[in-house]
Amino acid sequence: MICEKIGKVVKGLGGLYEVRVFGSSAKEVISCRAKGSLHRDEKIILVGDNVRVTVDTDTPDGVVISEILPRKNELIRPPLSNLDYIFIVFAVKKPSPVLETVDKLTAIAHHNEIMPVIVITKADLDEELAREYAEIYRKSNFSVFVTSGESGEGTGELKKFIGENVTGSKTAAFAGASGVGKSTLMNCLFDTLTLKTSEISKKIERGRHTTRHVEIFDISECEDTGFLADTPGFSLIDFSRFDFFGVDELEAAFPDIAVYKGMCRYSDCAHLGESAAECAVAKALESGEIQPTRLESYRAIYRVLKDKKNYD
Ligand SMILES: Nc1nc2c(ncn2[C@@H]2O[C@H](COP(=O)(O)OP(=O)(O)OP(=O)(O)O)[C@@H](O)[C@H]2O)c(=O)[nH]1
Ligand SMILES: [Mg+2]
Ligand SMILES: [Zn+2]
Repeated sequence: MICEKIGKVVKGLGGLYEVRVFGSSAKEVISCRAKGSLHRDEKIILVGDNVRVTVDTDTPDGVVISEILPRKNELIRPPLSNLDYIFIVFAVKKPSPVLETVDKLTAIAHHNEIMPVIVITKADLDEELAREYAEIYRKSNFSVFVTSGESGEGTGELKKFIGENVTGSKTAAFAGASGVGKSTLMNCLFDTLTLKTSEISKKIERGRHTTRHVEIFDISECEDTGFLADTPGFSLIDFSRFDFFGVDELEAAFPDIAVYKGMCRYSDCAHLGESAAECAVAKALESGEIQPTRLESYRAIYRVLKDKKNYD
């Protein structure tokens, strides 16, 4: 007998996948491999993929992923598909944030039509610095949460946001540098989770890559809540190359800068340092409508993408 089920890949390790079946009230999870033809077509299954699982009870090993359903989006880092929200996590210190990397992630999110949400962790280590970072992103129109996985500060608000927004089959991920406290925060938010965490290196004040693979967790306290992924933290080297999209697409990926589109003296203005008389973005920086670190990130990323275009 053959039957088919539709579900979401919540884990994938060594060619073995776990698929959470949609609409199953018993929260059925199927362990299976991919059908050979998917390999032949070089289709790589990502965690987050919605898939068709074919169950053939007449053959041994008859349970396979037979089809990857169309993706809404896919990311290289973290390797996930069909995201609706990405919680971009950084710590006030230990490790200190690199805002250019945070802003690269916001740009990648916007480009892929994923809603970025800023989550500042370890606020217990420096409350004032936490508020300063929060201001930068609130003024740039992001949803921002100031939290501590240690004291529990801010976790109630974040949990409420997740409960209200990551609903149904919606999928979200926690992403950020290693050691910022993603897994600790998820454990603090959902007491059913027991994710592994570990201290950052004292010497270099960086994380130890404790989380090793992407996995989506069941956060449902009632029937119909969404999917939430923990991801391995990246190192800065991972993001030193930034070639996810073209320079022409960068402005749109910074909505706080894109609102000034067409308002500069020259229609091809790239806002790279022209005077405030000529450039509406420079003017907005002067009047405090654009945050300096956001414009710095935009300009730094612009230069990288432009060079890339020249070398291709
Ligand atoms: N003071 C303080 N320490 C924290 C907080 N959150 C996490 N930590 C500590 O930071 C260290 C790293 O936490 P993890 O949760 O493992 O970090 P991660 O982001 O999941 O790291 P990777 O899995 O490597 O990406 C642990 O020693 C935690 O105890 C916090 O809010 N305040
Ligand atoms: Mg982790
Ligand atoms: Zn301009």
